[in-house]
Amino acid sequence: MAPNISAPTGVLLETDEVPPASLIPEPKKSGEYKLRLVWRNILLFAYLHTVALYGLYLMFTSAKIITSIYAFILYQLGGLGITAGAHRLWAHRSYKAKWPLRLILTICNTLAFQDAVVDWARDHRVHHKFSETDADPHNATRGFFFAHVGWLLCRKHPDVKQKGKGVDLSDLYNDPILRYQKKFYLILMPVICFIIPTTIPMYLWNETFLNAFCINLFRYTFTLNATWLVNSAAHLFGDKPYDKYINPAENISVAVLAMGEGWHNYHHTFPWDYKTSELGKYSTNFTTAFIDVMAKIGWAYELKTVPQEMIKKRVLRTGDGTHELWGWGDKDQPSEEKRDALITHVKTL
Ligand code: ST9
Ligand code: ZN
Ligand code: ZN
Repeated sequence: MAPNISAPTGVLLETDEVPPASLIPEPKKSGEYKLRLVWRNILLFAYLHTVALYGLYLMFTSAKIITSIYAFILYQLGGLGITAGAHRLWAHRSYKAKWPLRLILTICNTLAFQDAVVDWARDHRVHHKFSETDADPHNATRGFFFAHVGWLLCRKHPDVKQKGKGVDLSDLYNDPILRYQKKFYLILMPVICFIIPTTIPMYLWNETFLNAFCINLFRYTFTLNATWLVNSAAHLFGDKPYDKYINPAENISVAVLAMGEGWHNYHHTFPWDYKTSELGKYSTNFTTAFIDVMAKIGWAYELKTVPQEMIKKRVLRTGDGTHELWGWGDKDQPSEEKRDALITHVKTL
C-alpha cells in the first residue's frame, strides 16, 4: 500500500507513516502554462530597488544619523506587522490578540506594504497547504529568483487560484479591523508607508526631502527582501532536523534578518507554533520576545506551542540527523552539562 503521505504537499502529519525514500513523490513541475509578465510590477520594482540603493548611499554620505536610526526602527515596526501580525497571528492563528494589539499590528503591517493582511494570509495559507507545487504562489522548485521576487512579476499560476479557492478565510473577513484595512488600503498604504515616514524626519529634525524619501524607500525595500528571503533562501539552504522530506530549512541568517522567521523546517512541520521555532531564543527571534511581552500585559493570549515530546518523536521519525540535542534529559546530553546546569525554583516539598 502507498505510504500515507498527506496530500497534496507531502508534509507528514503526526500519525502518518514515514515513506521509504524511493516512494517520496518528485515535486510536480510547472506543466503546460504560459508565463505572463506584469511589466508594471517589473518597472516599479526596478525603480524601487534603484532608489533604495541610492538611499543606502545617502545614509553614509549626507543623511543625519537619526534618520538612519529612525529607518531601522520603522523596519522593526513594519517587520512586526508582518511576522507577529500577518504571519503568526492571522495566517496561522498561532495565538490570539485583543483589539488594541490587532489595531497596532494592522498599522505596522500597513507600514510594511505587503498588500492587505487578508490577501497576504490567503497566499500564505495556500503556500503552506500546497508547498512546492504549482498551486504554491512562490513555488521554490521554480528556482531562487522566482521564489524571491519573480512570482510578484508575473500572473499567478492557474492552480494557485483554483486550489486557493478551497482555503477558508472566514476568520480573517470576520475581523472588522482587517476588513477596514482591505477596504481603505489604497488610502492607508501610501499615507502610512510613504507619506508619514518621509515627512516626520523633515519636520522633526530638518532632514532634506531627498534623504528622507530615499532612505524610507531603502527601509521598505530592505524589509521586502528580508521577507522574500524566507521564501527563497530558507526554502533552499539549511539543515532539516525536523523533516528531511520537505524543502524548507533552518537558516540562521534569514532568521536574524526576518526577525525570527528563518527556522523554516520547523515552521513548515509545526505551522501553528507561535514561536515558529523550537526554542524561540530571543536573540534570533525578536518576534517571539514581542509576543511574550504582549502576553504578559494580557493583549496576546492562547499562545500555542509544540510539546517537547512531540518534537522529539518527530525528529527521530523524519529528521535528517542534524538535530543535536532535545533538551533536558536527551540521551546525548553530556553528564557535565546536567551536573553544572543552573536550576532555579526547585520544589522543596
Ligand atoms: C509582497 C508580499 O512583497 C510578500 C509576501 C511574502 C510572504 C513570505 C512568507 C514567509 C513567512 C513569513 C516570514 C515573514 C518575514 C518578515 C520579515 C520582516 C523583517 N487563492 O493576486 P492577483 C484570485 S507584496 C485563491 O491579482 P494575478 C482572487 O480571486 C509587495 N484565489 O493575481 C484574486 O482576486 P481578489 C507589494 C486567489 O492577476 C484574483 O485571483 N505588492 C489567490 O495573477 C487576482 O489575484 C505588490 O507588489 C489565492 N492564493 O496577479 C503587488 N490569489 O484578490 C504584487 C489570487 O480580488 N502583486 N486569487 O480576490 C500583484 O501585482 C499581483 O498579485 C500579481 C499576480 C501580478 C503578482
Ligand atoms: Zn508560515
Ligand atoms: Zn515557506
